[in-house]
Amino acid sequence: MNVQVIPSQAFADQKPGTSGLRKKVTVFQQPHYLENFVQSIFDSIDVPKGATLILGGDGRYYNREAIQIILKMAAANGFGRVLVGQAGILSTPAASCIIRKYKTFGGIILSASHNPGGVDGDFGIKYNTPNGGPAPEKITEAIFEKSKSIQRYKMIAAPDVPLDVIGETDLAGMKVQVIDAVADYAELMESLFDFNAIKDLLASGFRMKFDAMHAVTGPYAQEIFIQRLGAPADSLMNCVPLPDFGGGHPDPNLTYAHELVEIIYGENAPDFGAASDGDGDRNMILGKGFFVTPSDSLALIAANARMVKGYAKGIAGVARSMPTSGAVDMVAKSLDIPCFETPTGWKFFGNLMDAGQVTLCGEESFGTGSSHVREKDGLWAVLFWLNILAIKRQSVEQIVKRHWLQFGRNVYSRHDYEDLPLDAANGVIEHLRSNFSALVGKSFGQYTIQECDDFSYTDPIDGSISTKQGLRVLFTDGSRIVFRLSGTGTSGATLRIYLEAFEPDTSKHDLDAQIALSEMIKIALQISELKQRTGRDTPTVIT
Ligand code: VG1
Ligand code: CO
Repeated sequence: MNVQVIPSQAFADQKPGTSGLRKKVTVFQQPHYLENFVQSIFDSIDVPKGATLILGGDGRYYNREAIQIILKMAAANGFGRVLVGQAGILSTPAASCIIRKYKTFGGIILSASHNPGGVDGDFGIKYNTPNGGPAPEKITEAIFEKSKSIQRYKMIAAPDVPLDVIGETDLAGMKVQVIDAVADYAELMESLFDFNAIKDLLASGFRMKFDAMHAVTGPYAQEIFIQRLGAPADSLMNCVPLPDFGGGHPDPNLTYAHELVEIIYGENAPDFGAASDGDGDRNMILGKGFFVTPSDSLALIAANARMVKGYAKGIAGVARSMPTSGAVDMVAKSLDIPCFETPTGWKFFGNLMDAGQVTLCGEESFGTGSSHVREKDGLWAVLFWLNILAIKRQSVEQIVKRHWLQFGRNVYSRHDYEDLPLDAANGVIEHLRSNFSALVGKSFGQYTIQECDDFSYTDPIDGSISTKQGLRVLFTDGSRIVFRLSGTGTSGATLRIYLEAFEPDTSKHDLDAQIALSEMIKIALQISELKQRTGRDTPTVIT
């Protein structure tokens, strides 16, 4: 084998964020940049000789080039086999499914998820461990440490491997197997959900619209909704994956999925709408003229899990990220199962799922999933909803409102301020943090601050500690405001303000969240000095 040891110089900025390393495409295109990070991954994990790796990405610009580089590096670093998604494409949940199904050593996923793609867009890379989940902080920190002092990487000299046709190629003694990732994933979905019941629903005149946002789930949606469930072809939109996502922002929320939102709030709207993100792990759920917040969606899935085939035996426990609303906590209480509160990022759910302590997990950021894989899973959530709808035969709005009637409503919203100057954003956080003691006991109209803290988490399974995971301002009536800086952005800083108030009074359940939370929004702006410090008081995105 013709292994070349290529001298290189370290980059100082290869610190993985909430979900892997994300940078502009142009940063990744610098000589040795991707190679350094990949070698740092291989140097941080003990690769048993002949191990199998899974490799694929969300199809964004630079995906193919990166895959060719990583294949040649894997061969030089002792891997025996790499399973690659056809055309280099794998959704994040499908990659997790395949790592688990074929018991491989782990995988490399190329994605910047909901960030825009294209020549001027973002690219990203992350390593998933043999359980199929994102590497925990212990490993991502080790990778970062290696990347800071790396001086060489290993690669073989060989022609590119064909990726478009299913089959096997030899790459200097390493097998490269191009696989049909859709089939394995669809099979897993069919084992969890009652496809016949959903088929009957779709045949009964119930209409759905699924928006893949020109990202990775298009082929999966085609196979599952059209081929296997018999939905008419016009149930899908934007289902051809494009390297620049058609110029859009593949983030399934009310702002960026506006094409779908207009349909679902328009005349003759379908009964059900859904969308997923760049790499297929997020989901947005809509009913006719009705938006389901991700936090409510998680609670509802938990409350109705037993009626779904794959969860009929009941769920062991639930987990949600700290900023996610407490709606699921109410369900856990009534089911008498444990509910865990973790920092933001799916990597914190892995240990709990591996230990069998939780079955369902969710984040307010449109991420929902279960222990069927170790990633959040967009299409899984859509199918879960379709299965519930097929059994209940009520509208999405009815189902959500009946849920609120039983459990109360956690009124919720997130305000994002994108692309702030780094210093100003850090200043807001520092200002709040240093003001904690002055804030406690302070009243603003009907609201009084009871407690403020900097969220930290001790993993109940391995005892690892993560600090500074978001600032919490807790009010005496149970409402709260959370401030956090994003760990996935690639330009400037994004400040996220999460607002939550509990509303037991059913007569107020029809209120728009922005109106119901208007007082809290004012308090958030006031105590953070946002306007003075950043010049902004209108969010870029409201969800
Ligand atoms: C965001 C979300 C977080 C999610 C992460 C990755 O992180 O808030 O809940 O786990 O994206 O999602 P941050 O640090 O920007 O708030 V994905 O679909 O981009 O992999
Ligand atoms: Co994603």
